[in-house]
Amino acid sequence: MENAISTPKPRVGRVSFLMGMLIGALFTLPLLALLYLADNLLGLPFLPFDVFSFVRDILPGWVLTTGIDSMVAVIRLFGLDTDTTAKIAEQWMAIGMVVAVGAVFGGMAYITMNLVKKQFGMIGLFEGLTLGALMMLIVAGKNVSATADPILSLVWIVGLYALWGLAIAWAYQQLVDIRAREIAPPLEPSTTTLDRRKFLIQVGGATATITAVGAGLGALLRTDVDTSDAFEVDTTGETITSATTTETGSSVFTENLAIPKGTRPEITPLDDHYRIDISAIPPVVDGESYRLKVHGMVTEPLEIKLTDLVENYEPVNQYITLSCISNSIGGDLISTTTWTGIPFRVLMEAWGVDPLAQYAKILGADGFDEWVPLGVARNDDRMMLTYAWDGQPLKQKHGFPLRIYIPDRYGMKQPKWITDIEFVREWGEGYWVRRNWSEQALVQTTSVIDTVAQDEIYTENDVTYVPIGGIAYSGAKGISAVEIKVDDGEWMPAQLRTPLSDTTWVQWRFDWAFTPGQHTFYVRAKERGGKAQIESNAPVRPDGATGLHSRRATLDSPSGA
Ligand SMILES: Nc1nc2c(c(=O)[nH]1)N[C@H]1C(S)=C(S)[C@@H](COP(=O)(O)O)O[C@H]1N2
Ligand SMILES: [Mo]
Repeated sequence: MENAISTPKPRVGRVSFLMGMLIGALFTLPLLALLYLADNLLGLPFLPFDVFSFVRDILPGWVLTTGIDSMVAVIRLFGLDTDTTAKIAEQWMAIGMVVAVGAVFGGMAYITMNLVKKQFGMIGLFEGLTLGALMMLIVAGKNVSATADPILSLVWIVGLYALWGLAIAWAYQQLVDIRAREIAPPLEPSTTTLDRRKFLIQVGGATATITAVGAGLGALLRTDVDTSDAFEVDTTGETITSATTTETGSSVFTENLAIPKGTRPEITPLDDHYRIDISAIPPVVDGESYRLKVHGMVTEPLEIKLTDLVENYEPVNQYITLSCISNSIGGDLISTTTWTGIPFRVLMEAWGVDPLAQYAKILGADGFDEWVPLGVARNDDRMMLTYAWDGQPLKQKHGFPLRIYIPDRYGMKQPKWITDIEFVREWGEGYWVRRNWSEQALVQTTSVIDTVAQDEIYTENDVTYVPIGGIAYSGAKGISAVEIKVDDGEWMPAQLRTPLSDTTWVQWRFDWAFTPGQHTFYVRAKERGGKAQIESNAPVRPDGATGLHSRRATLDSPSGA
């Protein structure tokens, strides 16, 4: 009697929304592992990267930029390598998104099952198919990385989600059964609660096992093919250096000036070149079947093979420093290497571009687009369609098979993985411009102190010096002077090493007759023509960072002093 009163009204057939979310998320993990395995085995799409691109493109510009800014800020806070860490963070975000969607759909499925109270399998299947179809549309629209047959890819995605739906329906049934046993006397309460927990532990264990095995196998089978490996290019030939393009103020530079230890290398090893792009993984372009589409205001539309471009034109080599507009003062999103390609003007003549065309609308395989002003191409032969870096075909992550170089612009103006060039009269907003970044993206002149080289302290004529070193960069404007200030002292001129070209950074050196103690060092640069770099601080958005770089160091008395 008492028992009857205190027993709550049985609510058989109800499992909470939260439980649905948990199960939905849990069952998404083995699904992800299987996707990953199939990606590495058969080139089937790894869905999270497509979802990442999809979300990225529908987010309002400010959300995206604020997100990237905060990510970069956190990465810098921990002193990590910005671009690689950002990519890893993006990949985990991508996975997180898919798990979150699984959770929401799981919760919704359980609510529906609570309401309908029967046909759990059908409801689960329906939910899975719906989610699978949505994911299929995203993959079809983005296709970030898959190389497998598109139909097979889509069937695979839908099939996996159908299984996912059946699995969550099965879990629902189990949970309902446990619940029924819980409220059906005369079971002891202790065993019943344990039952539910046991079930979750079992399900958790099973999903974890499949996830670990799938992910582990996937990682083992991973081959990391670079589509550019199958190609060869000949980069022998002319290299543009500073002397051939403009008359340098030769007196300001010293040939082969010794550079203090700790200064970044003049040429960035290719593996260390920074990398920034909008996808969680670089798009895969097959060089064999690749055709560059050229259309718009040209004699006739063309579809050009990569080998035709590489073989039919004289290669031009240039030393180039590329910087991301998101590079903060003293940041690591700037690098230098040799670029090989064909002057864009030469190609425009070959393609018969209408003199009235004003812009090249350039499209990348990842959906990135930019409008490039043809005035630059017509007046500056350094603007070139590029197919090689550091004497080898462009690495996949750096834009295989083709990217463009536009002097004096930040990277955001210079598409990689170029698939399509349309010559047009009207300007349009490119990928980042639509997201409120600079329209012109002209490089802001900047200078950085890389090192206060305490291992290289030396004494000369009873004066003790510490060498200080770093770089100055002005896009294609040229550097004419670098100056150093220590604490509240005067600005003093540094020595400049003859740069590799007018479009690379300039390495500098300053030997300071030092006094022991803690000091703050400042650097500033002047462009050719005398214009000083902007000293007031501006953030990277929208036009690129300005402001002075400084570095603090504590200098000990040299031994014996
Ligand atoms: N297709 C495509 N091209 C692109 C981008 C991109 O996301 N997609 N990012 C641009 C940006 S913002 C920069 S800084 C440079 C970086 O080139 P890198 O990764 O080879 O250093 O590529 C540019 N070209
Ligand atoms: Mo960038």
